[in-house]
Amino acid sequence: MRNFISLKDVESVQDLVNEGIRQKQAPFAEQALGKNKTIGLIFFNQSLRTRLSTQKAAENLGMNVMIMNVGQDSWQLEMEDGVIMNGDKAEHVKEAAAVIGSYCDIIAVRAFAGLQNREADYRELVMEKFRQYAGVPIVNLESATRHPCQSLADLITIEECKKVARPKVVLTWLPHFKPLPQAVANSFCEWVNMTDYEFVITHPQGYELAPEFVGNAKVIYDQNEALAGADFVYGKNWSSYTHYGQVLTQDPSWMITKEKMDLTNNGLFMHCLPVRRNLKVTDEVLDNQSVVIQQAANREWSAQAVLKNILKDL
Ligand code: SN0
Repeated sequence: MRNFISLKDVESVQDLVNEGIRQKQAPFAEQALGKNKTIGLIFFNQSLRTRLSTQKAAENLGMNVMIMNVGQDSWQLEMEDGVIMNGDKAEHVKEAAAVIGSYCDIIAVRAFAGLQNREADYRELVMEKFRQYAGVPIVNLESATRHPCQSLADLITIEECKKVARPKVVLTWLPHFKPLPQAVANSFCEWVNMTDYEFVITHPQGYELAPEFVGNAKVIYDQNEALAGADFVYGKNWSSYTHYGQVLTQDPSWMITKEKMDLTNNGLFMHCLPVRRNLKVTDEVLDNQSVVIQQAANREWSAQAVLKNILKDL
């Protein structure tokens, strides 16, 4: 594998899921693979799981790790071509990506959606510029439209927890007062659509995701109807795609409660974290019926499967 920016870079989802499970069983078996190799973790936004799990995975594989928060540690970076750089951005990504690439064998980048301009966000400017100028493989640590390391960890978790061969997986929108990106939801759809699971998406009117991500999933606007018989309830808030970046409703009746979980097939609650308790999901569900910690722990193995696949083709 050269890059891990989106699902398009992946040959076989099933192989990658199995690789993650294998890495979990023998985390240090491939220390030699990353010896004297360096990964740069470049953050344009906050992170807890992504930063720590990717660093840990890289170190498990014997790699050296450098971490930088763009704008706080470094100069702010200009992404657009041809602009007169007389504002607050002192350096262009053309130089920055090339320079970082000269120190690193792999660069991993986090850059959230700006949520101001849909066309710009869905163009994936930051990932594309790094791909273009870094000269080394790029790993997506959540871009404007996707979070593939998370989706891989999600599929590993479902594989570990499922009680039937073809579980019913429901992606449900949750209330939040802030506009959040569609990336986690988009990616989850993209990856689940590669499996044979029964897949249902539920959200209020106006929260339709981009059709290329929804694919063949069934969209049901009635949350209770969607949840019926679910084996996994994947909660996430996202801002509107159609009314781009807007919060159209904060309807508290979309929060996941014990009563909602009672509609499921003894289902398990999933969330990428961070999660705001008693706004998106109740304490009761999070503390008794969720696999969010297992999901987060699996981020290490998802990152390790990805880095192994890139390292072996360097
Ligand atoms: C990010 C998102 O994409 O929704 C990162 C998830 C991995 N989440 C947030 O920004 C949550 C912020 C908040 O204030 O709840």
